[in-house]
Amino acid sequence: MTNAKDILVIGGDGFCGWPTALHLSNLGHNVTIVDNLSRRDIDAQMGADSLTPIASMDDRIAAWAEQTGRTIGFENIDVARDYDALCKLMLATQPDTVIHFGEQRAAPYSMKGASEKRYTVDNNISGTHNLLAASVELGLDPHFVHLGTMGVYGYDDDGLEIPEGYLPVYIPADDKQIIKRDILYPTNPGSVYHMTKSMDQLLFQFYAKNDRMRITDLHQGIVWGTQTEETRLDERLINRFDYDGDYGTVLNRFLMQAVVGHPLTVHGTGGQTRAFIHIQDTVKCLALAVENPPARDGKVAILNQMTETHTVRSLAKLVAETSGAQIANVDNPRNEAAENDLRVSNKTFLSLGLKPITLAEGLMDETQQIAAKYAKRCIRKMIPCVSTWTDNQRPGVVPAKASKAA
Ligand code: NAD
Ligand code: USQ
Repeated sequence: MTNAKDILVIGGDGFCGWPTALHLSNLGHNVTIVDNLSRRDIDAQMGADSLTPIASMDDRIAAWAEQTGRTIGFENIDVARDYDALCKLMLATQPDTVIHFGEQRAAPYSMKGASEKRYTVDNNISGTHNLLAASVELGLDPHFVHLGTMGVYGYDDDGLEIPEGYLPVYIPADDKQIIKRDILYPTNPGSVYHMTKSMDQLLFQFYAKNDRMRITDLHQGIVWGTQTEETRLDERLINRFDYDGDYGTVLNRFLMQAVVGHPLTVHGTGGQTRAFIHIQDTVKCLALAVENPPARDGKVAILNQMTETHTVRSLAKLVAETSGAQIANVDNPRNEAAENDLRVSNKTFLSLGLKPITLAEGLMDETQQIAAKYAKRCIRKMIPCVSTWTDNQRPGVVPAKASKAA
């Protein structure tokens, strides 16, 4: 490959990071994964596990070398806490691109209690800032690609197509002239996790302006599916499949619930509209982002990384129709709008050549086949969503203020 880049994939042991590392390696880039394996530790603490049996990092990398002859490096570093080790690695690798997947990414986990809220904020904000600060301090000039989320925009149905990161505003100045400004689309996060992604945006705005860093922030929708062209090559390369109440995301949960004979857990009416993308398209978008760094113009490039929108109830209906599963409308543990509309612009990736994979294209079957193959690994008690958004929703808990007043 003529344009091979040296790429650090932070969080490269995770659901999106692992298949991305393989895809970029397959394209001929020199990939080093950085991960502190905290996601595996959280599973162990919760008593949960990926539905698919994910191999150790050593076995994953060995299997990849066996299948393709390509080498992927691995460093076990906590980017939020081990700044010196991070700097040493960055100096040694001099990356052209740093892709940052390495954050605590579950909204329900981030809302479990003070300890999880604090961990999510400390981990996500410090990790992001350490990577930016190290790039500047070491005089490196990587293109920084961050995985953000559609959730920073919120789901309040603003009555417009959500633009790619910036909102044009027209302000009457003191002299009555109308000034136009492109401001960051006002954030409206729905969980502590989503709040950290909103805060990340300000770090990027500052480093792009002050240090002229080239930063791409990918506002990604909910990722579904499991396998990609590369992870299918060998069972030891299989991707993780989260289904538990904290880390499992809605469509993958419904697909596996249907397989294990669990009613589909629709929160409330299921009128929540969300943006989705298949994992195969995630890795393609990352390759496109790597190939197309933004200009060094002081402005963060923000791209909406999603391919279609659906309501939760329409997904449940689709899965129920094809599988015969029952639908259960359960109390919504979250504090979110019961019904919302959502229209999103994804014009940049389409213009770069992305051909979206949609639900209609049969990959739901593949995901269900994977779920069926490993259904015996399902820990049924981990399926319900037990993390609630507000204290007074927690069964048996009297809010502190109320008990003081009583
Ligand atoms: P994941 O939890 O499977 O992977 C994250 C990885 O980062 C894990 O392997 C974890 O061990 C690692 N990590 C976390 N903190 C770290 C630290 N301090 N130092 C080093 N490694 C650390 O999550 P994912 O689903 O692969 O998501 C990756 C990114 O994409 C996240 O930032 C997430 O917010 C974003 N995203 C994910 C989805 C989705 O549906 N999965 C959707 C939109 C955006
Ligand atoms: N939901 C159900 N039933 C379930 C699980 C979820 O009805 O069993 C509902 C939720 O209440 C919510 C919607 O489905 O309305 C989506 O929930 P989710 O868990 O699939 O997704 P979310 O919490 O938004 O988070 C996921 C990823 C996160 C990423 C985000 C992208 O975990 O990392 O940032 O998707 S987005 O939603 O576009 O912000």
